[in-house]
Amino acid sequence: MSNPKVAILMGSASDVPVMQKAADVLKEFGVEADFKICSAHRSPNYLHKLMEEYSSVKVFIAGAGMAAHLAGVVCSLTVRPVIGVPLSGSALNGMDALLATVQMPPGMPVATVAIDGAKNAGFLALEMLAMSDEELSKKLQTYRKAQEEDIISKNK
Ligand code: RP5
Repeated sequence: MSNPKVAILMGSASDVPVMQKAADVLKEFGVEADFKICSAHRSPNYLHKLMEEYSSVKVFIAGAGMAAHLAGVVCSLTVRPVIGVPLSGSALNGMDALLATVQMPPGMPVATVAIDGAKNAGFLALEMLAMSDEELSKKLQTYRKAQEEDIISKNK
């Protein structure tokens, strides 16, 4: 991968099926993304190394379950925006990951989406990129219009 605009990180291979939804959205809109398994707890040195390499990345998406510290640690290593995806699958069904991801200290924001909300993490990353990309902004507007037309058509 040459110059990814988004890095999608997740704590475990078991997180891939959910986090893949973020990658799918970015691909659909033609945005280059890197997709890596990297745990804040199990592979901290690797996470630091990756973060040093991501010079082209404009937005980070980080998903983890249980004591979900990945997004927070990513946030601690960059001033670029970080979107956190709390993942279910634990005994607490993702409430643990939600609180661990969303309850960041002041000055250290993680924009947290719903439990297993990887698809919206992808869309939020697109919206951030679209602030300085008119073509992408138009694609998102077209998508929104199609969504509305789809709902209206269901009533016909
Ligand atoms: C977290 O622990 C991971 O993000 C994953 O959601 C959870 C369980 O990991 P595995 O035991 O499946 O590797 O760090």
